[in-house]
Amino acid sequence: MTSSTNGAMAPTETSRVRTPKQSSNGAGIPQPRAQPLQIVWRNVVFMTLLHIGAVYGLVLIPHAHTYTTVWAIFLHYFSGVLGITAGAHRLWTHRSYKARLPLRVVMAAANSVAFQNHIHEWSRDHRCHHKYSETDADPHNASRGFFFSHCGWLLLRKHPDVKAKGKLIDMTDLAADPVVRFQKRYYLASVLLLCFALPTAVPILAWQESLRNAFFIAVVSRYVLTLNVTWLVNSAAHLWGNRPYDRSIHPAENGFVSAMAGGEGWHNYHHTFPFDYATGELGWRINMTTVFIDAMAWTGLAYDLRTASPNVVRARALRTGDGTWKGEHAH
Ligand code: ST9
Ligand code: ZN
Ligand code: ZN
Repeated sequence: MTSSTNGAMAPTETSRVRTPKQSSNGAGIPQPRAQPLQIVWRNVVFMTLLHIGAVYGLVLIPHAHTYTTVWAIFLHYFSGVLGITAGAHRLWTHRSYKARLPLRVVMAAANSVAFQNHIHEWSRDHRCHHKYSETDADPHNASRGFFFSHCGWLLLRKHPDVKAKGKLIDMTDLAADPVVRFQKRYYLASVLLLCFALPTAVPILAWQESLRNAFFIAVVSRYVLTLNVTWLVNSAAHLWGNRPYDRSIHPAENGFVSAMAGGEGWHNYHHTFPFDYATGELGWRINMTTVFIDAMAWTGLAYDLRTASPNVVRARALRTGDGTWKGEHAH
């Protein structure tokens, strides 16, 4: 990595943006290109310490109460599935279904447990990612390589195109949601309470766990696990897998990422039909988030679930897919 004092790019450099179709390495992925980087050392130090702490947390697991690990796994799924995949992603970014107030409140709290930026910022970046995929206006542009799209983008100032083109994205729906506004306003306090304090306090108070075990296992290791699983969707699922629905884009069908990320690895489908609440054709198979949304729909807390019709999916796969679409066998 090279560092510069100013992350802004000259107009000629900005105009060297490559589109996915200009790729040339045979896998359909453009090669990384040189560009000035402005490293945010505060984030580098924080992320490094966090990952070292996460390894330490793993080492502590055999010496800790089993419930502490169970609690960490619960928090991982609670924050990942309710806060990120069902909440920030499928509801708030893509509006693929509607949710009643009590469900939105719980999902916003779960989002603070996940500590991945508040819902408004997360959704703005993710709308940018879909609209400008694999260009400089995509915050985690996968054409800049695995590391950049995985977590490198959080260690650098954003490309000026992200900020300029991101301003063109309509965010009025989120600005109008009182739950999103409340979470944004009290984000720091909510993270301190829900991501750090409560996850540490519960094992200490409920089963007399030590402060060290509770903090490193239920906070640090759990947080780093959820982060890396989330980041795999931006990195691995943009690089590796089949492209049955649209062969011209990078996002791919990646079963491993889906298994890890609550169903979010069916990424070629998702980028082709982003309005579909299920983000894939397999129903409940390897898609925990779809199970959750369907359960919420059954209670009436979620409604107006949007899907792509099988005929539309079939026609699209036959027209633009890479030939790996399994048709009816996919179900
Ligand atoms: C994290 C996010 O990890 C992960 C997102 C992943 C998404 C994956 C999606 C896939 C599905 C989900 C799968 C989940 C699976 C889980 C399941 C488990 C079972 N548009 O950002 P700033 C403007 S976060 C428009 O500071 P810098 C705007 O005016 C991890 N405008 O830019 C903004 O001001 P404001 C923890 C934009 O200085 C201003 O620029 N968090 C846009 O370049 C400044 O913005 C961290 O590590 C836009 N898109 O800094 C924090 N963006 O916001 C990391 C910006 O007031 N972040 N503007 O309106 C940072 O420190 C900084 O953002 C930075 C860039 C250093 C990266
Ligand atoms: Zn999406
Ligand atoms: Zn994507």
